[in-house]
Amino acid sequence: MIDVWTWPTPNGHKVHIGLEELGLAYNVIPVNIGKGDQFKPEFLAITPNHRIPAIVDHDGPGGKKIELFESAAILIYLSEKTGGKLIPADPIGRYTCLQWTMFQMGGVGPMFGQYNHFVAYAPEKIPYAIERYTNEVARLHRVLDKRLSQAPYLAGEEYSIADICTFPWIRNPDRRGIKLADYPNVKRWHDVIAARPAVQRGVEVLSENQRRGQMTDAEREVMFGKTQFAAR
Ligand SMILES: N[C@@H](CCC(=O)N[C@@H](CS)C(=O)NCC(=O)O)C(=O)O
Repeated sequence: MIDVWTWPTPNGHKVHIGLEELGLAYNVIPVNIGKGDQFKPEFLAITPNHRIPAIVDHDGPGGKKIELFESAAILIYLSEKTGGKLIPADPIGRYTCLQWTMFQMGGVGPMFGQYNHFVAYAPEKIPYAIERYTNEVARLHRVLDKRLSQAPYLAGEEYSIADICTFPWIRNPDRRGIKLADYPNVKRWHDVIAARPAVQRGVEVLSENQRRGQMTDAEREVMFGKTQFAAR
């Protein structure tokens, strides 16, 4: 059984979707990141970075337990555990898949996250930061749109972990001031992925805890204040 320490955010959803697509049994351990569960000793023992998602596979390589954090590393692991599903087998497809997976991890995730921070959460509205991340979010959508004008999926012909990593950051586009109609290839890809039953199950995991409305002062303190930056 695989324990998944998680919360219903885009990075959490990647792993929920991957597990659902691969048909692996898993046990959800909620980590309420607004309440500060990510700083509890039992979670810090798995990830010093105190960010969800993380997994513990009690039946890892050689039958030994393995603990992993970083969503893409987890997806690569889960793919290899199941004989390479969700990563193309041919070398060009494989490296293309890893390339777009890293593009998501190094570009889409961090940049969209900064957009959310400066537009939705920062107590001060800083025009320079808002403009920078608004432009960056649009630019990254253009890059994805160009790629998806060449191939049905990010890695090429096959649906892969690159799509699984990226999809949760593209759904709910209005949260980033994006109209998918402006990116027709991204929209076509989004709609195909959103229709997959495993994806629909994955985004439902812990959905009853999804943020609705403004962040409270207590949550703000946990996420952006002294609790977040205390030395551990
Ligand atoms: N690169 C990491 C990012 C993980 C991440 O940023 N997780 C967020 C939720 S989406 C989190 O746990 N935030 C808790 C916090 O900021 O204290 C991954 O892909 O797993």
